[in-house]
Amino acid sequence: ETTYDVAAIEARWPAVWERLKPFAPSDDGERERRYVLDMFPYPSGDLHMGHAEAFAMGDVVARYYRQRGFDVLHPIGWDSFGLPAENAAIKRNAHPADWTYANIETQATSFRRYAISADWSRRIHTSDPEYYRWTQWLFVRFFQQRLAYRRNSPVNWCPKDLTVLANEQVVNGVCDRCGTPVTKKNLNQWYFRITDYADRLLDDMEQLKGHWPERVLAMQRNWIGRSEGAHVHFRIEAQGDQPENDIAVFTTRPDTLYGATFFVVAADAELALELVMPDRRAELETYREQVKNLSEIERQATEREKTGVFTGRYAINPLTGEKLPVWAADYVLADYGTGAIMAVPAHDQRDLDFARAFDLSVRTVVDTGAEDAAATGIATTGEGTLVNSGELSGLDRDSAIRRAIELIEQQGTGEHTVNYRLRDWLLSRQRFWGTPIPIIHCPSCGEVPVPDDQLPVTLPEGLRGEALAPKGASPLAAVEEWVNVPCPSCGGAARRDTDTMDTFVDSSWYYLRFVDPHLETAPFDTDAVNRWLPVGQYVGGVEHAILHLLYSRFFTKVLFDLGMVDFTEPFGALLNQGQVLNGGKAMSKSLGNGVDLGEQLDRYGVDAVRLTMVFASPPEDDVDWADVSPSGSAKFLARAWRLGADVTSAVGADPSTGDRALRSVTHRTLADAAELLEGNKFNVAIARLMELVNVTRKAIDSGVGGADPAVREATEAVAIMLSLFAPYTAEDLWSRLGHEPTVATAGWPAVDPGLLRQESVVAVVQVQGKVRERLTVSPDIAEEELRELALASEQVQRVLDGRDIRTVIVRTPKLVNIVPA
Ligand code: ANZ
Ligand code: ZN
Repeated sequence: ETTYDVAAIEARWPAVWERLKPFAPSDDGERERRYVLDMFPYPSGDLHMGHAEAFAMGDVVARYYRQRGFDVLHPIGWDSFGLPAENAAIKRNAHPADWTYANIETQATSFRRYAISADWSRRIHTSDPEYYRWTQWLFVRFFQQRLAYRRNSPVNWCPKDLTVLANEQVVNGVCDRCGTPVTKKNLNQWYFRITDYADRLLDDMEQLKGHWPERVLAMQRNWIGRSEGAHVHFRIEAQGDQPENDIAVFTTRPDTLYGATFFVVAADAELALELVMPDRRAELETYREQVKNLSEIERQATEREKTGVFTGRYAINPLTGEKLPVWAADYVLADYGTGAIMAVPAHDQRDLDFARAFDLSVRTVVDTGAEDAAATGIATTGEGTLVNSGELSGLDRDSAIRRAIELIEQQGTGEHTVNYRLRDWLLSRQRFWGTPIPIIHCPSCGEVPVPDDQLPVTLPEGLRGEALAPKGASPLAAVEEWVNVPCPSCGGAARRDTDTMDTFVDSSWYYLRFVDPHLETAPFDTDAVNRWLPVGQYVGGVEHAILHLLYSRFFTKVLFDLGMVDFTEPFGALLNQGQVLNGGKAMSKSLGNGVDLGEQLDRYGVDAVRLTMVFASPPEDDVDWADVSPSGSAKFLARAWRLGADVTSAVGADPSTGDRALRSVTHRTLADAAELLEGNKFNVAIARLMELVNVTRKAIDSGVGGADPAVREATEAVAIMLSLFAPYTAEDLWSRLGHEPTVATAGWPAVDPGLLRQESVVAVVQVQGKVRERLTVSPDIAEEELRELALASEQVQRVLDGRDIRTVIVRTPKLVNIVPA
């Protein structure tokens, strides 16, 4: 057979792989272990081009380490709770499970066709009771550690999805699912105390440097937002019937205390209402209504006109004794720092804008050499020397910060402190399709966790369609027979918590479950997990740079503290693959530039699509599907596959007697490809493989011939390297070479260092600047000989088509440039 028949090849191997199960790790300790993980998919319809790219990358890594003799864990599963399923169910009067599990089957079929080398026996779905039982069990552990707690507070509320959102799910002020501007609402909600781990989440990033993309580390650092400064307490003078108050501010610039000219509390904080004088209360209330309807974007926008209300009260500067007017304004956020600030307009632009809007005074206390803020409208924020600042005058910024903190600490009016942007993780959702929170509320005992032997708390049966529509309260609350239960502690009448968990809880520990997914006695086996983790290579999109990764890191640290794992970071290395674009733009329905993965697979074959995804660019870069050539990939695969027909030496033929030039190319390619693959330079490794195919073809067609054992050696190396990118073609080629399946575990051929010395190089021959020929030549070829070889080439003769030659430029040993007259 000499035609490369994609359909026939794709039909031949799945059953064989199914039978041999070559992708299950043995975990017998005989080989080094390697855990290669792709971020598990959400089952929204069939796989798309983005999945095809990400999973191709992960699969290359898994298949590479398998060939290198590692015991590779490469599992697959689904993050199968979540809103899209619920919204689909409401629309179709169905149950979310119907949509979810149907989509999972569709995706599973596509994954198998796509030849992902996963161990299918480890498949998990987070919406299975056997999985979420353990999500609940973990929640109970967090609860017992006081790391899960409930409090009433203003939360981000999506008025369309009628559910709360974590800060992380509010992107530029809108719901990251539906794009509706987010508002605030007071609710009793569950939180994880991730803020207790802020410092460790920051410090442990040291372990990840060089192994995670720097930009992801920066995003995490930013999100945690550690800032060092001081709490300074201001006395608010008693006035009228209003008693004296003590209010702390958070400042990173205690050195500027002498420059504070007014004081601001967040208008939406309760504090503002407490402080305001009765005659100004109505004005403040009107203002608070306006603020409530503003999105976070509008509030934070720097170019927006500053607004606020004077409370009628005065704060006393603890260092100077000066009286500062107290304002309520929306540019101060209620949930950062203490929700109150001392305003230093000369050195803070937001304060300066406010001072100018309300005609408040501006006093320079740091001489930076720049013109005064009062004159220019531009706050001076640089380094400088303290002025107008009592005993701080003359000091530089850092000394003044230290001295100011000493002074307030001596006075007992403040202290050094560290503040974080990171908030506790709001995890309760008023929706159905999620893990029920395993807590029972008892009028006498309070919050009682469901005992372990009563887990899982399964979702109530019978809710579907309209019954799931968002109402602001969880749909679970309507199922009385589910809600009403005896208290596990006192036996009295009690009620189940009716919220479900944010699906990010489910995905914060799934990588642990994969190690022993059917374990019935624990979420995971500690010893097994310690053997396999941290994950050696995690692959996924940069859209998870903050949420999922931060939460997973937090979970791992908590489990470490509980003695359940012996590592503190779950993902040792991270690869963010780029996006697949079409025509330079992300694929989208509205642009009509979507590309259907199934159609591409039908048209070009699985291997060609996989190869194209990986060959198109470095893995971190975007792939523009309009610029790539899956048909070119298919042609290359056919060429590689056809080598098999020309190898006539026997299986096991001793290559040492074979053509040395070819052997040297083979061994160099193997050595270089290994290094490239370990550095995630997959596309370059493919380019080298393509060269090897060309060189081998030349060897067959020129003097060396298909009977030379070096040709077999080269072709076997091609099959093994190809198995990473194009598993069907590689398997077929391997069998044509007379081997039993499967090439997936054939093993990376040992490289002979003696052959790495360059015995040959590829000389490129150009005619009028266009590459027309590649010649394999000795590195010390003479100029004259290379010129003759180039001119004798059939390709070159054809292009020249009898024309005279003006010049031939020869740069030995790599280039010949022929310029016709
Ligand atoms: C006085 C001051 C003078 C400040 C100065 C800055 C410059 P980061 O670095 O982001 O932590 N701030 C504190 N709490 C705030 C809140 N709830 N809403 C809005 N702004 C708040 O910023 C800390 C600085 O942001 C603090 O230091 C405070 O202003 C302001 F020349 O205090 B600063
Ligand atoms: Zn009770």
